[in-house]
Amino acid sequence: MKILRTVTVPAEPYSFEFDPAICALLLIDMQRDFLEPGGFGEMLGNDVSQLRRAIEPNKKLLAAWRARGWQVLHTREGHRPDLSDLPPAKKIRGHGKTCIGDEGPMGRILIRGEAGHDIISELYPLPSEPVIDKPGKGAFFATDLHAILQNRGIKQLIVTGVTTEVCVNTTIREANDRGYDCLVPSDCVASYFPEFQEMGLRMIKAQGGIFGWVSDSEKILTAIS
Ligand code: TIU
Repeated sequence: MKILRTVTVPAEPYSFEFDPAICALLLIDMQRDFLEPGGFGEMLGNDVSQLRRAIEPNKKLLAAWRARGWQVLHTREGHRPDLSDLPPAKKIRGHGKTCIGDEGPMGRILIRGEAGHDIISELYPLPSEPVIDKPGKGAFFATDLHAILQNRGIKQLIVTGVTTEVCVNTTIREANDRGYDCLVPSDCVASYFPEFQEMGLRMIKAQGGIFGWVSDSEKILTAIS
C-alpha cells in the first residue's frame, strides 16, 4: 500500500509524516492497577503521580483522534483467571509478598475481568475500539494485534501509555521489527522513574530513529488541526 504522507509532525530525529487512513493511536496499558493510588503499582512502592501526568495529554490526543474518526486501539497487561498463561518465572519475579493473581487492592492483581486490570475511566475504550489483552510486556507477543492492524491496513502507530521503558519500549521494538513506523509523544508516555523516562525516549530516537520518532502531543494536535 502506498503511504500518502498528508500530515507532518515536527519530531526527533526528523519530521514524522503520516497518513491518517493507515495510522492508529495505540494506548498501552493505561490500567487502574498501574495508575491509580491504592493500586498494584503503588503497592509495590512506586510513585503513581509520575504516571498520572500522562493522563491529560492522552485524553486530548484521544479526543482529537476520535473526533476525526481515526483508528484507536488499547492494550491491557494481564492474565487468565486460572493463570494458565502466566509464566512461572513472571509470577515469582521480585520475590514480593503479593504477586500476580493474588488478591490486591482492586481485585486479583493483573487478572482479566478484575477492576484493577481495567483501563482508567478517563481513557475508557469505546465499543468500536479493539482492546488487546496481552500476557507480556510487548503488545505483539501472544496476541492478535498484528492481525488486527494488517486487516485494517494500519502501517503507522502513534504509541502512548505506560511504562515508557517497559511495555511501551517493548511494543515499539516489536512493531519496528514487523515494519511499522512508530511515533511516541513524550508527554503521553510515562515511567515511575524519571531517568528511565528520559533514556526510554532517547533509545527510541537515537541513531536516526533506530526504533521510531519522538515528539509531543501539542505538536501532533497542531499538525492535525
Ligand atoms: N505496562 C507495563 O509497563 N507493565 C509493567 O509491569 N511496567 C512496569 O514498569 N513495571
